[in-house]
Parts: sequence; C-alpha cells; structure tokens
Amino acid sequence: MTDKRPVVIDLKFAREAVSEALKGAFPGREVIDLADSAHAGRDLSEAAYAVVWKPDPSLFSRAPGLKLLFSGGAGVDHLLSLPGLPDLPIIRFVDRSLTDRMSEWVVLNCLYHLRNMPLYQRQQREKIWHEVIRQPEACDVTVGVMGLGVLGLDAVRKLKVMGFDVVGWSRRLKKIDGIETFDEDHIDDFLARTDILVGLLPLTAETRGLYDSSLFAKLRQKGALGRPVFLNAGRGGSQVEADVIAALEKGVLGGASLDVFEKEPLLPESPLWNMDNVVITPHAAAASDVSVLFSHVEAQLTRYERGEELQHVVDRWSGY
Ligand code: NDP
Ligand code: OXD
Repeated sequence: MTDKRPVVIDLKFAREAVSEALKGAFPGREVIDLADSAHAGRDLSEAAYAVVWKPDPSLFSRAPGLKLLFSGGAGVDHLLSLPGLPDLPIIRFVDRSLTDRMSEWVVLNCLYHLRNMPLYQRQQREKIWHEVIRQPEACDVTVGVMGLGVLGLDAVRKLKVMGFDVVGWSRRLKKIDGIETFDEDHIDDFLARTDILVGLLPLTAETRGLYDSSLFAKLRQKGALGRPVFLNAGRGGSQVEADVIAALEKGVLGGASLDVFEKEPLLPESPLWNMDNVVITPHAAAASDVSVLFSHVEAQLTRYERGEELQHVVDRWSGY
C-alpha cells in the first residue's frame, strides 16, 4: 500500500494546542479536523485513519472506510465504551515525555505525603511555626504501585531512586530488579505491605470500582506514616469515590492525591475539595503533547503503509 489516505482528527483537547500542532503535521496527507467549522457535515467516506480523544460516536458511521484508530492518550477506555465502535486496530499513545510527567506526579505526591506537606500547608495558612518531630525516611515507607505497564514501570524505578521501598502489582507477574512484585492472585499480600498505594491501572471491567472500602481496609495500618495514603492517576472509574471519602473521614486513609475522578470535572459539592489531607489535580498528571502525538501517529502510518507491524496496539479482549 503506498497511497497517503486522509486522516480525521477528533480530539477534545485545548483547541489552540491542536491547531498549533496541526501546522506542518501529516505532510502530503489530507487532514480533516472535525473541530474546524469548515468541515461541518463533510463527507468522510475517504478517510482511512482517525486520531481521537473522546470522539463523537457518529464518526464511525460517517467514516465507514476507517482502517486504524489512534487514541489521543495512553488510555483507551474513552474509545472502547463507544457504541458502534468498529472492529479495527486501536493504537494507544506511548511517549517518553508523557511517561516522565506521570512519574513526576507520582514521586511528587509520594514525597508530599511523606514530608507532612498537608499539615505544613495548613500551618502556613494559620501562621503556625511547629516542626513535626517524627519524620520517617523514604526507606521506612513502602509504596505499592498497582499497574506495572509503561507508566508503572517507570514510576517504580524513580520511586526507588528516591529511596522508597517499592512493591508492585499487575495482572501477570513481572520480574523487576530490586522490587518485590505480586500478580493478581496475590493482591492481599501486596496491600498488606503497602503504606502509599499508587493507582496506575487502565479502566477495564476488572478494574472498575476496585479501590473501595474493602481494599483500603487491607492496606498496612500503623506503618511508618501512621495511616496509609491513596494516590490515583489511572482512571476515576476505578475508585468508589464515596468509599475514598468515608475512608478519609474515618481515618482508614491518612491522605490522598487524586488526579482522576468518577465524574470529571469533579463536582463542586464533592467533600474532597475541602479536605486538608487531599491533593486534587484536574486530570493533569500527564497530558498528551499533541505535536508528539501527531509524530507518533505519522510513524505508525508509515509502518502501516509499508506493510510493517504496528506498535502499541490495544488488546481489545483485555481492554487496554
Ligand atoms: P499499560 O497498558 O502499559 O499498563 C497497564 C498495567 O495495568 C499493566 O501492568 C497491566 O498488567 C495492569 N493491569 C491491567 N488490568 C489489570 C488487572 N485487572 N489486574 C491487575 N493488573 C492489571 O498502561 P500505561 O501504564 O501506559 O497506562 C495506565 C493507565 O494510566 C492508562 O490506561 C490511563 O488510564 C492512565 N493514564 C492517566 C493519565 C493521567 O494524566 N492521569 C495519563 C496517561 C495514562 P499486565 O502487565 O499483566 O498486563
Ligand atoms: C491518557 C490520559 O490516557 O491523559 O493519556 O488520561
């Protein structure tokens, strides 16, 4: 195959970022950006490829000739849940800078809770000068990372460099130097070791609602931090938010950092906003760099049109 067939863009990202990144992207190929009003009602029957983030499902009936679908992010739950999704290869976004940013978020938030920052922030607001005497070291604290894929593997290595004791959990057992790992059948052993739980799982039928009261109750109590802490930057659908709130209120959890929520944006009435020991970021742990995304898509299209094997193809059966 040698022809450069058109690519449709349906990315619910910041408009300026997409428009800027489209300048010079996909040389020699027609680009149909559905956010551009000039393309409203446009015939998409010639389009062969689509780059999407939370697309309008009508895309699939409007563009029946699609051959490949590219996710604008690492996660693909936004696509797999869509009605009328055709049975095409889905390629997800895997990128060094996205991975680095996620690890920054994870390390930052682990350190934030380790170093009593929620308390010091409150003291700062109240002009209180009081040093916490009991200060555990990173090596006294076990960080348990759920999900040892592209993001989890990078995060565990960087947490280790910071001195944390690190354990990891994934569906299939992984072998990682210096890190104790557990498979899906040994989740309770993993949780019993964990002081700071880090969620980096995709949202699938198996991971939906996984972070609930019964899971929080299995985390190590009376560890070096006193009470366990919960971090989630995977997907909000994996957390039962009412249970997160209850666990924080009852002291089963000593703190949390959440980048993802059951419903985004987080509703103004959520008690999470006002909890001193909770850090909230607006699904911003590791946003896609749109220029890099388009370069990744171009690289995969070159492979495809040369008849080479595609990379980062989603396993539809597993859901990630
Ligand atoms: P990968 O597909 O590379 O890794 C997924 C990991 O989760 C694998 O280790 C996999 O196990 C594990 N896993 C999946 N299902 C289960 C299960 N049922 N039980 C146990 N382990 C399971 O994904 P990435 O690391 O690239 O990304 C993870 C998620 O992070 C994305 O799907 C997305 O939802 C989220 N994300 C969030 C961002 C943000 O800004 N907040 C940015 C980017 C991504 P195994 O290794 O055995 O297959
Ligand atoms: C992603 C995200 O999946 O930003 O890449 O959530």
